[in-house]
Amino acid sequence: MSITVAAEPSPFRLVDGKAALLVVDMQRDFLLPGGFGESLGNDVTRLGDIVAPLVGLVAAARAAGIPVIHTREGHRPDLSDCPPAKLNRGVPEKRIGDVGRYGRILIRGEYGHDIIDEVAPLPGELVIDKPGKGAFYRTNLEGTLLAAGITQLLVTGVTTEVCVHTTVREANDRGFECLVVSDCVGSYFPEFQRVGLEMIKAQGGILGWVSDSVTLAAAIKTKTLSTATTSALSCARPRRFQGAE
Ligand code: C5J
Repeated sequence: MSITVAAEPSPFRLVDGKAALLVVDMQRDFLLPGGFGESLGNDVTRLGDIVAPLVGLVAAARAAGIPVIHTREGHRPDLSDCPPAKLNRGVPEKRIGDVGRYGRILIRGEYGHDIIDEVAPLPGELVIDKPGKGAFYRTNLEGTLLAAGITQLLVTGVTTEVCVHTTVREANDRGFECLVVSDCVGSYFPEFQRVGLEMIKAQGGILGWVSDSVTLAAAIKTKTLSTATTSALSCARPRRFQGAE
């Protein structure tokens, strides 16, 4: 069974049991006022705009039995998984590992590293901890998806042009079909948001498809999807993938 979702550049065929909702890096460090994102000079309200539609889409996915997978960008407390090329960029007094308003910036276990309350993972939902921008780099995501039979990703989160784009590109190269949800991905920069979405769907969908949360949620509500993949991707407590090495 499949559902046709209105999308650009062409309708997206969402296949029962093959799709997961991927929520990329909805972390306090990126979204909250006074956090890491804002300390870099960014207007975090732009990211806040996606929270309400994302809450609705996450609820619709859960109700339809579509597994929800969360990612978090961050590093070990000793920074051994953070290359100097990444560490030495940004504002000198607010770098990864420095103490910020919400704890050590982008360090696993810190308050700021965790996901905002509004879209917090439910027990049993996967949380992928990633040291890079892409969700596939040095994580178990690919193997986990393959083992569960997932071939389609409904992609949401922040930021559109960085971690969302990197993840979509990684997924596309690995053969996953990506539907990016336009009002559930956010950028600090309006121009990057616009162009980032254009780049996904250009050239006949060179990286994937673009739709919006109202269209997608309405489509998935029309069917009761199989819970097979939910079961395959669920466990009693959240599983946290800390990277492959
Ligand atoms: C960034 C992200 N922008 N999640 N991370 O550094 O997009």
